[in-house]
Amino acid sequence: MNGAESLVHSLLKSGVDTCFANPGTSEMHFVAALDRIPGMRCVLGLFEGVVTGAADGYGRTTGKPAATLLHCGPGLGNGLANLHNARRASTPMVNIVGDQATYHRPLDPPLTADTEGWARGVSGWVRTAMDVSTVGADAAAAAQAAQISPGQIATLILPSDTSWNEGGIVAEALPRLPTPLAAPSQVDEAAAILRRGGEGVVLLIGYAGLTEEGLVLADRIRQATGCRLIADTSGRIPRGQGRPLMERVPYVVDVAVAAMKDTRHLILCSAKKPVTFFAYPGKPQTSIPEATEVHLLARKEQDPIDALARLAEALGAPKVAAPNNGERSVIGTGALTPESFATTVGALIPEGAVIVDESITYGRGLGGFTKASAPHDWMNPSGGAIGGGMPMSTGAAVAAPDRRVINLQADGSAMYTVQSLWTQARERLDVTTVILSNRKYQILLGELANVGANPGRTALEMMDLGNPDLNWSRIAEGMGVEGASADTADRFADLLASALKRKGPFLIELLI
Ligand SMILES: Cc1ncc(C[n+]2csc(CCOP(=O)(O)OP(=O)(O)O)c2C)c(N)n1
Repeated sequence: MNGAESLVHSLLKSGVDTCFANPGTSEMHFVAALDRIPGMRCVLGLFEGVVTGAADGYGRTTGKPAATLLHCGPGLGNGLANLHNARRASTPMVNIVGDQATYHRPLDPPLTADTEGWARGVSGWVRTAMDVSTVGADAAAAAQAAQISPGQIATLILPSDTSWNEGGIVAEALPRLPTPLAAPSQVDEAAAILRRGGEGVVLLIGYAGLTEEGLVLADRIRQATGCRLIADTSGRIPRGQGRPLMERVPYVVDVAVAAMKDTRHLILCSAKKPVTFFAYPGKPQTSIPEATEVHLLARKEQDPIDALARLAEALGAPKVAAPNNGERSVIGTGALTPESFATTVGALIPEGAVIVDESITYGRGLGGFTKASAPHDWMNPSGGAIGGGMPMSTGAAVAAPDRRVINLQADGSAMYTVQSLWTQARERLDVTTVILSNRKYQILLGELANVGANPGRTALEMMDLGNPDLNWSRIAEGMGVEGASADTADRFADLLASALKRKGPFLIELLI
């Protein structure tokens, strides 16, 4: 058995059975091993940002890691932005990065780079395999590391001789490391605050706490005390009819400051104190008032569900019925506007859908219009690096073939990783992509004013995607995905309703 074979066998033993790949020479033994070992689904992405973003979407959907297969430092480098997004969402993931053979590396061949260094910035665990006999054990250690609560990126760098040499040894899965629990004093402190009443108290919950169970516990605490519930920028959040509603801290600084101005106590559950995306001249860096007292119910690595359960119990918060979030929104008519777009999406979301939202400016109204939609999961690229939406949709569809994925996708962000469409076509994935084609970097026009810069012609040209206009139906068609465009709400509703019923990918361009 060679090292590559021991790697594939060991990944499978650790439950890693899906690999998003963009291989090169140093990964040839890995891909060759796949033909001899059944059980690993390997999905080709035509750019590493697609590969890493797909692994992010897969990890968020299943809660378990996919592997990526990347080629040397430059391949890893191409995938870094979506690894950054995945790191921000605490997505479990195992990167396998093929690299120069140990004895060839000293000659400094062209693809040699500081692969470990580049990996370290996005990974919680990094190792370079040193010998064929330990590659299997390295793979098991990587899979274990990826699943340390709440999830992290583990990167295993594989010099090509450790892959092709004979002498590989398969490693059994290592045990899941226990998730630490919040100390009694953390729960007591939060309970003491909430017993005085929930007015002015915000319970801010982050990724691992945003499960159905976590939301139900949080809702009990809200109903017993009257506190506010806010979701930290989410990895994945269950939404729709019957699911407790969570607020979000708004993106725009002044709006965020106004929304949070009455906060006297902030209780953090697997979340960080909110900061603004950027500093702006003369504006605050956090939306939370300076005098707010901050309390830590659960640190990020502690079990947030256990902490919420103990808090609910300490407060004697009774069980509550699933909330009624009101009437489902209706299909929009007439002109395309953010409202007619959002109400149509809200009306048509099918049960169990995964919504990947990289709608940037046009989607700001979606929250309200989708709160009573059929139950679904919602994901946003978490680290602010645009270009996550299309790959995440691809990975989510690989992870959940029985669920519909709807990608609400701003056009500028779409162009970063547009090759995702080809993978969707090749794998016949049920992804419905809605391109919000405003032909601008709209958000940056607002940012220009926010930072107090003076827009001239050159600056404005840097935010304009016209000249030439992107033709989305033809881009999609060129990658094997059927597409159509809409310039009215009625046409959008017709296209979306039929796209959601068909097998395989479809792209709708909204001319907004
Ligand atoms: C990787 C990365 N590159 C660049 C940026 C800067 N950036 C933020 S938003 C944006 C444009 C977004 O435009 P689009 O996706 O079309 O959405 P719109 O603002 O038009 O709604 C850019 C370039 C970023 N956040 N991440």
